Amino acid sequence: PLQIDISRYENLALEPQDDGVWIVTLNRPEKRNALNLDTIEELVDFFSVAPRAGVQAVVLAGAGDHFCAGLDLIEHHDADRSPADFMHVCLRWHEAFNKMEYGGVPVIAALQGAVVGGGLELASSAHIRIMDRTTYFALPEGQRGLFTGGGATIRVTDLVGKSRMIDMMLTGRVYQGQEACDLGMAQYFVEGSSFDKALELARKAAQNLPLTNFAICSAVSHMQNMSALDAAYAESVVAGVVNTQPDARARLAAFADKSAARVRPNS
Ligand code: 1HE
Repeated sequence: PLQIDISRYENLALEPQDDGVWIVTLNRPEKRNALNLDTIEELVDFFSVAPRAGVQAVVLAGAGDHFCAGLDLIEHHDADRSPADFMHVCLRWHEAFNKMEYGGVPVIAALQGAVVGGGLELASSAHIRIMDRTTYFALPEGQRGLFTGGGATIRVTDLVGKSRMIDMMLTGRVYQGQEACDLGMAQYFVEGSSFDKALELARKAAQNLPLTNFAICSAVSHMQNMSALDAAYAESVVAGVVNTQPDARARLAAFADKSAARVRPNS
């Protein structure tokens, strides 16, 4: 496997755990983890290498009271970018977020406080989102004279639908609490800390076979971009590879000899 040199990262804090789970923390709390170009480059670097470095699952977190304030508006203001410059900025965001969504490593986002603008675009690239009582979601681009550039038109629309996404941008509407979770902003709404729940779920996912997780965390997204006919074909090819992997035999044998846990309703 490839090595990840933790010391090279300045905007992300990387903490490998002993079970293959990596905690990746946006680490500019004094700037509410606003996404400057350097942070985006570190996300590209990490998620490019993670699938080949034995990373089994990622908890994506934000340091401090807020997950992420979106685009670094001060950097953007100071840079006074040309249209082509900003197009290239957005292309780097897409590179990072596509590496997350399509890379094959489960990414579990622990959300607290503001998950806004580009912060929501980042969160929506994760495979599982956990929110808590402090978490709130918004797309303030409209009020700032901006437009989403990090994939919200695709991913936030996928989560909550076109009408709600447009309303959020036009009016700055904020979603929080049970309503936000019910709409699909997150799959889990916890009383305690979103981080603890994210770590618990990442550890659970990390117990699956890596090739199985690779399929879950890349194939489903790719297939969404295909026609139903092509998706069914691709699914059969992926299942052919995954469902015959040698490492699955022991799990199937355990089911056959009745030593494997059965699926039961929650007590
Ligand atoms: C920032 C940013 C930022 C905070 N870029 N520096 N995003 C937004 O429109 C959200 C803008 N931010 C906020 O609404 C608030 O800062 C928060 C709700 C996230 C947090 O509020 P609060 O009261 O805790 O913090 P604060 O006092 O507003 O900010 C603390 C510091 O963080 C301050 O810096 P300081 O040097 O004066 O101490 C802020 O300037 C800094 N900060 N947010 C830069 N976003 C690819 S297109 C994507 C489009 C978008 O993402 S649009 C951005 C939407």
